[in-house]
Amino acid sequence: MLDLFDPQERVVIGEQAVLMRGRALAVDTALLAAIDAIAGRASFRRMVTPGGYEMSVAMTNCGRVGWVTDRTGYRYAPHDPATGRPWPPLPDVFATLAHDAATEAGFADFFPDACLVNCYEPGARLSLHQDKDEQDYRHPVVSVSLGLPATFQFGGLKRGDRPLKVPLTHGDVVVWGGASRLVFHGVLALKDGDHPLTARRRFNLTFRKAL
Ligand code: MD6
Ligand code: FE
Repeated sequence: MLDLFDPQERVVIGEQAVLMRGRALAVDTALLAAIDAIAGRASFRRMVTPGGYEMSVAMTNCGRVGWVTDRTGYRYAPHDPATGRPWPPLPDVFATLAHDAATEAGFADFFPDACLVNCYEPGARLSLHQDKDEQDYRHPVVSVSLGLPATFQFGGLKRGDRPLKVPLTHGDVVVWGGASRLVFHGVLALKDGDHPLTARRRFNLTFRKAL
């Protein structure tokens, strides 16, 4: 049967960095239900940076280890510091999506052990940073956007490199690694809006092989 719908639009945003528009749409409600379940066991919280600033993005984690920050630094930790309990396990729908998207982007054998779950409310932002707390930079990072749209900044290997502005909307998946693995990136302040599935929020899942 002729199928005119092309849900798999790919946009190359850098060397070995690809945006797969709508790649997560088929499982969006399953992803959001899983986020709800995770947050029920490990609440979203605004963590403090080593510099003493409270982040505007609220975070939680699932997987064998979770990304945390406090006054002593950034690290991956097997337990939620708020409760002392292990992070909730990676749901199958998360693991499958991350693995399959990475494979389609040219990164075989990606089995993430960490998923950072970010919750943005209007005004929340993430300043330019590199993801460099992982042990092996040969593994890519897979990022899934849900809910309100945001502007993603995709820069270069130097903080001063002028970033590309990439709109990320509900269901988008970004995979990057290799030559782009240590690129500076960030998210501009979230604009207010009302999304049918998430109301006034944006969620982002970032999958990594940390250990
Ligand atoms: C976000 N994402 O989109 C934040 N990091 O909310 C990230 O910081 C990120 O999307 C590494 C790779 C992909 C990302
Ligand atoms: Fe990042």
